[in-house]
Amino acid sequence: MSESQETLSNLLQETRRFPPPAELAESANVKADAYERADADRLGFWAEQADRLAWTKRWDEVLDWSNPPFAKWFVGGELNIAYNCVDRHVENGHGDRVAYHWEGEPGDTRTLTYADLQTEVAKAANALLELGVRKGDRVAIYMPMIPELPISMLACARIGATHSVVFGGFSADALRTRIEDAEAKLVITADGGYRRGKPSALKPTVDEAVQSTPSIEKVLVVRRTGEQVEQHERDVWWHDVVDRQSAEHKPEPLDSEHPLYILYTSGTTGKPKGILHTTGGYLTQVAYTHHAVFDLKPETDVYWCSADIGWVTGHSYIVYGPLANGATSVMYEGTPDTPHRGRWWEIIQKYKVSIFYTAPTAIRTFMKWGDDIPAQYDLSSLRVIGSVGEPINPEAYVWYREHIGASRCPVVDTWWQTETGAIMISPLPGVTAGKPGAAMRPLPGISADVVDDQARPVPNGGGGFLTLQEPWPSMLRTIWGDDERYVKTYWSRFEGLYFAGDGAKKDEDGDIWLLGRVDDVMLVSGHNISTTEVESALVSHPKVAESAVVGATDPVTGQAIVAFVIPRGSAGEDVEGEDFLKELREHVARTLGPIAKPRQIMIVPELPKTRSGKIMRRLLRDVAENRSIGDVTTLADSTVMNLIAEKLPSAKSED
Ligand code: 6R9
Repeated sequence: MSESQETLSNLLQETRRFPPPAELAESANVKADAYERADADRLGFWAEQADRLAWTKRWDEVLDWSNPPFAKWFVGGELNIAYNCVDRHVENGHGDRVAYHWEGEPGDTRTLTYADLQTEVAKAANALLELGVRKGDRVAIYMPMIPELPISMLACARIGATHSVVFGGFSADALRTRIEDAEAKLVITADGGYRRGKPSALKPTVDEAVQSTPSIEKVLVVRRTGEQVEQHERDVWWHDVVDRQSAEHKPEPLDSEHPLYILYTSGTTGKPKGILHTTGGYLTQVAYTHHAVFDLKPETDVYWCSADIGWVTGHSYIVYGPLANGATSVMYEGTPDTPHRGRWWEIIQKYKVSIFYTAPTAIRTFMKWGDDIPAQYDLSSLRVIGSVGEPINPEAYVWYREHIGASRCPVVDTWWQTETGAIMISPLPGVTAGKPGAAMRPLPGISADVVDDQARPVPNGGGGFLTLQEPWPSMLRTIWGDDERYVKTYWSRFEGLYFAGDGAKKDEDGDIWLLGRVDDVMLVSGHNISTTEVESALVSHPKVAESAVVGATDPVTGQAIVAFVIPRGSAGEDVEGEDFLKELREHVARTLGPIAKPRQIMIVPELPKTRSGKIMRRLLRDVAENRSIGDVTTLADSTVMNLIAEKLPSAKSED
């Protein structure tokens, strides 16, 4: 059978629509006219957004795109990000406003106002200078979710040092390669943090990592758990060095293109890619998108993004975006099920959170745990709820809307990447009539389209490759130390276009639906079938909470669909039986058509995921094709693959 002309099949039909609540539409920060204004004058639109910030020197040119794909935004302009995120608000009379309501996992709390944050950041900046860190140096940060983490990031930004935050869950080896690649001078860490009800040490991992990293001069350690740590010559305690510093520090004006941070993406093979973000364009787009997509009203809203700061979502939407907008945020250290499965909802009730931003993986976990848990809490303060990290299945979207958003809050499904720095495709909560499962339209000022393999835009109803057509302010500037790899990885698949690696489709209205990574697309009897659509069909069965599908080599169809399914807690006893598997296969065939019927379904207790909750289908392909399982180092929980392997004998094949 020859490969069909279509690039990616469009199988899933969805007719539910959720228009914005009238009150929100009325008072929204951003209304429909923004699209037209941005279309008419894209650079003028972004200049207007840059004016939301305080610049010490105005830019000469909005965009220099004379040497693509190397962009410069707000050329010649100067500003300081820490000043914009902290001091500016204090000067404007908001020093008493809470910046972070911090909640430790054991239940301890800290409240930091903008004035407190100014003091802490200035002291930390002075400490960095005392430790020999200078403008242009790199600082690795390996910390739990405690206030010293954003304080450290802002202190770096204040003096012009470039930070590289490494996920607290990563191994010594992963930390070492990231330190080496960036040639970091200092590591900031903690003795440990709290996870799942007990202290989880970090310092020993740092000790191991820095054994062979000559660039590291000092290790700055926050005491969080009080557990015993080994002392080395290079170690200094945060409370010894930072606490005695002056609370006065003059923020350094920095060039708009000054490197703000490097964040490594966990590529599946080879050297991790150090994604480089710079100053003026980045802050402009994170501030604008946080204002537009979440409709933040800084005087009255309480905003909570449940991500880890080690993920780009935390950088842009726990630290830089919310602080640039003077928001009051919640920051939580621990896991959602400690000490009980209602912890998140308890936090929303306690702080009267009005805007909540989380990931589909969390939403599907809550679906699995059952509706009765969130029902025990008062979530009536919520008004906008968001999702990021993976395609949100329509059923998960509707569950989120009903059980968390009281069928009243708009759900904003936000598509973006470490590389894009900020949200690119998303509904606007006061404008868009949301469709469950769709990221909808590029935001004002952003150009995205779905193209076929010849880079031609697909017609409405068609599927293909998601590309970005024009440079955007918060785009990555390069891969740290490797311009060539930057060009090759992102700009060479389609001439003049940024290719994100994701498959997508445009529906009959031209709205965009993300269909997963193109590397995961399954070629079944000549049809390119997206993992997302089959997973969404499975999750639409009332007894299914979560699923992952992969293509496994098949002698008849080329590839065959193999599905891994986690049943809902309420599904009952019969989920292991042959009848249930048959019912699920029929359900998929009815929803999407017979072509999408899985050859095989395995019931599993967990799925392999990264720390940011993305399903690692590569490992499931190994299982489906009976290979030994590949590299598991970036898994959040490396024991998950054992749980799945134990289930293998019960794997059921074609009936
Ligand atoms: C922010 C972030 C990027 C990849 C991206 C895509 C997936 C993120 C999504 C989504 C569908 C969404 N992704 N948001 N897919 N709908 N709303 O996740 O960055 O960790 O670099 O991952 O995540 O596949 O290409 P990052």
